[in-house]
Amino acid sequence: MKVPESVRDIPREELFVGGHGLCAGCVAGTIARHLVKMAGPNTIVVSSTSCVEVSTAFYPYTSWRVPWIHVAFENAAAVASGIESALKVLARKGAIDPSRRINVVVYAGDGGTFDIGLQALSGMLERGHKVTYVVYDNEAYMNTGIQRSGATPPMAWTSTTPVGSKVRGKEGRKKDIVAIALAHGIPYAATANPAYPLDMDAKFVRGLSAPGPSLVHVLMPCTTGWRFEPRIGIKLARLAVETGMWINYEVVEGRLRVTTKVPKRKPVEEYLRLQGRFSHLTPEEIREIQNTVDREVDRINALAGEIAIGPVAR
Ligand SMILES: Cc1ncc(C[n+]2csc(CCOP(=O)(O)OP(=O)(O)O)c2C)c(N)n1
Ligand code: SF4
Repeated sequence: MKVPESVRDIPREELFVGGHGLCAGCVAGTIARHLVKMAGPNTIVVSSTSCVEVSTAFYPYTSWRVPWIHVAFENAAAVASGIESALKVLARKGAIDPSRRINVVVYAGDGGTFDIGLQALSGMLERGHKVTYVVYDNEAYMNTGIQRSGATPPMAWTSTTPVGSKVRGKEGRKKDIVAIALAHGIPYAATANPAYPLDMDAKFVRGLSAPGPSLVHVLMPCTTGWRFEPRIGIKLARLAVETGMWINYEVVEGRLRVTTKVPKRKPVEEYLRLQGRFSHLTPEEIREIQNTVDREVDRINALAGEIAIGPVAR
C-alpha cells in the first residue's frame, strides 16, 4: 500500500459503486469510495446501522465490491475484532496463506461510534486488534431523523435539540473522539476531510499500515441534516478547515502533526451561515462559537509545537 502523492496514485478501480440510495450530494459515499480504493480488494468492511448501511446494501443489491457485513448499531468494533482474530487463526492453521494481507475496516457513523458503539470501540483498541476504524461524522443520528449525537457541535439545531428562547440548540461540547482513541495508546489516529482527498487517502493508508489499531475521524457534511444545498457539500467541508471549525491532523506514536496548515483563518460565520441548522444564531452566539474555535486552535497549535493554524483574517 503506497501513500498517494498525487491524484495519479489513487487507484482507478472502483470497489464502491453507484446506484445506492444515499441522498443526492451525500458525502458519505465519496468517503467510502476513497476508503475502499486505498484499502484495495483484499478488504473486509464492517458497517453498523446508519445511513450508509441502509442505503448501500438493500437486498439483493450492494454497492460494495469487497466483502461487507452489516452489524448491529452498537457492536461494529466487536465484530471487526472477531474477524481479525478469525483471520489470524485461519492463517495459523494454514487455511489461508499467512503471507496474504487482508485489511479489516470499520466504516461507521458518529452515533454508532461516539455514543452507542463506544464501549465496543474501546475494547477493540484496548485489546490491540489490527483494525482501521473510520468514522464518518455527520454530527447527528441522520438515518433515524436528525437526532443529536455526542458529535453534534454546540448550538446546532437537531430534532432533539430544538431552538427556542431558552434552549439554543445542542448544549455542551462535541466529544473529542480522537483524544478518546489516543488514550488507549494506539499507534495511529487522524482527522480527515473529503475536501482534501489526497490528505484523507494518505491517512487511510497510514491507518491501514499501522502496527496496531487505528482510527480516522472524517468530517461528513450532510445536506439533509445540516440543511444546505446538495451541491455545496465539499465547499462546506473545505470551509470547515479554512475557518478552523475542523483541523486536519494526525498523531503517530503520540506526536501530533497538522497536515493542512491554514496561515490565515476565515471567520466561522462563513461556515455557519450556509447551514440551516445554525440559521437561528445571533451575532453574539456566533462570537461565542468563534471564541471556542480560537481556543481549540491554540490547543492544537501548542500540541503541534508551531503556529500551524493562524489567526482570523478580518
Ligand atoms: C440498539 C439500537 N438503537 C437504535 C437503533 C436505531 N438506529 C438505527 S441507525 C440510527 C442512527 C445512526 O446514526 P449514525 O451512526 O450517526 O449514522 P448516520 O445515520 O448519521 O449515518 C439509530 C438510532 C438501532 N438500530 N439499534
Ligand atoms: S441524511 Fe445525510 S448522511 Fe444520510 S444519506 Fe442523506 S445526506 Fe447522507
